[in-house]
Amino acid sequence: MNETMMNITAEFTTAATKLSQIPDDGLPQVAFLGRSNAGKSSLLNALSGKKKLVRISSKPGKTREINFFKINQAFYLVDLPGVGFAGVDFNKMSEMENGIRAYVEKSKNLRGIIYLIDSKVGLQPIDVETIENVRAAGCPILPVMSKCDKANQSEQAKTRNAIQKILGNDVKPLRLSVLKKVGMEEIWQEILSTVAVEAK
Ligand SMILES: Nc1nc2c(ncn2[C@@H]2O[C@H](COP(=O)(O)OP(=O)(O)OP(=O)(O)O)[C@@H](O)[C@H]2O)c(=O)[nH]1
Ligand SMILES: [Mg+2]
Repeated sequence: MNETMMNITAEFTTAATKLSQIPDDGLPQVAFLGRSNAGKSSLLNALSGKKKLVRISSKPGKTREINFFKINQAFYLVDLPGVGFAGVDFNKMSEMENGIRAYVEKSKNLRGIIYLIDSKVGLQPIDVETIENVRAAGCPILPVMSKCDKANQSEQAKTRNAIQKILGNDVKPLRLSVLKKVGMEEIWQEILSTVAVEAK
């Protein structure tokens, strides 16, 4: 881990269940999305260097609100509820009307979505549907193959091919293992370049 990552300050600010609660201070936002249990909250903890910043669980459906974490006083990382469990999909979220869609379509400060796909489980129909919705909303998307420590080479190749089939062969999904500390620096660099992009 390099020096820039070691100096991260992360502060939990908001658990939003209504659009009106979403921070509107002009700071850019990058959100983590993916199926429930894909490892979104674990990635946030690992990036922040704080094991207990976000609650994680081996049971899917842990994150129920849209959680905002202010990073280095400069931007937000946003932990979204996982899709495909507990009645959550792009259009529904138990506590928020119109669910994740409302956030993705309405947030002026959202610059990009990091989409986690469990390397071993692979791309599921709900992933395809969610990714298509994010693209239709005009939001840039970076696919990440999470928990790559659990998947062998052929499983990883299968997941990569499925992702490229929908996003194109030029897209190179990043490999991530929070457990083995693979891919964290690359994701951090992607986040930094995404938040540096001018507002849409
Ligand atoms: N082997 C392995 N397990 C991981 C890795 N990252 C996360 N996990 C485990 O996967 C489970 C789910 O992690 P979470 O971070 O809670 O997943 P989430 O995507 O936030 O889940 P929801 O909040 O339900 O959407 C936990 O048991 C984690 O310890 C990884 O890189 N490798
Ligand atoms: Mg979570």
